[in-house]
Amino acid sequence: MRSLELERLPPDCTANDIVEVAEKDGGVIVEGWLSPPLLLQFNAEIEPWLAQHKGTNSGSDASDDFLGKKTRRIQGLTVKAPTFVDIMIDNRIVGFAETVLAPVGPSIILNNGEVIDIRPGESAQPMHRDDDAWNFANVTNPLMINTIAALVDITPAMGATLVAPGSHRWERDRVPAKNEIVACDLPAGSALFFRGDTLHAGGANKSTKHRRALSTGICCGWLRPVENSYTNTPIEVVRILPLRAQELLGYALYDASEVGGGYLGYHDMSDPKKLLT
Ligand SMILES: O=C(O)CCC(=O)C(=O)O
Repeated sequence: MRSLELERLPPDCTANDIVEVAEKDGGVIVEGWLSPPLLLQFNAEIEPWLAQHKGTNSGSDASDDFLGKKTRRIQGLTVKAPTFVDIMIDNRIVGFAETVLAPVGPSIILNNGEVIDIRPGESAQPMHRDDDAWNFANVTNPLMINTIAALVDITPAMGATLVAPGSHRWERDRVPAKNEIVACDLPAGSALFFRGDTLHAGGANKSTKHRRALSTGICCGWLRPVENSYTNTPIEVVRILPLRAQELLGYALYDASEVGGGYLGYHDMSDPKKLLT
């Protein structure tokens, strides 16, 4: 019988290593993905935003239930926590996304950069697949990849991410039994990398500590992302970012003409990149 523990890769692993294990198990843990100085800086940047957070209020009760009424989430990280830019363009996350999503399109875009601070007393989310955000898309390949990086040491009691290893290969309606789900305990800086077709959920926080993590997701370039990066990131900020970050935030014309598709994301019938020069 296969072990239910997700495989753990060392800090110097490559995007190909991640792709290979995720192909087999649906997800994989990368130890020490975020270095201690980067982690320190990112945590300092988000602290004031968490302190002034007013609670979950997305405008929909069902959405608030899913996001977690005792959970604080922060988007717009490029502006609020500029260290996020280095995380978003890290070779491993981009390489993982490009390889997994290559069969469904020629380019990728940021789906979300989201701090998820699960507070004590929060209940577990339902197990879900991130790909189901686009349930009308009738494709079998994953449409996105996601990462959950630990910003503090995360234990199962604090609401560690729950994953059903191998569920990317299951029939869509199969419900995982309790013994098919693992809680990913993660030391600060380590991260869970997983495909959009893998069942997972934020866990219940039964501890007295905050479960603080960063979700960075990337989807294929023709989708409407979960986070609206255009409204969350003023163009003056985008102008001074590295090219890769600008592209991930949507400042590139989507061009699938070589594979029989079309063009998406024009600005005034031109490449939005031109706005940045
Ligand atoms: O916070 C987590 O561990 C997972 C969150 C998640 O899956 C979601 O919000 O869709």
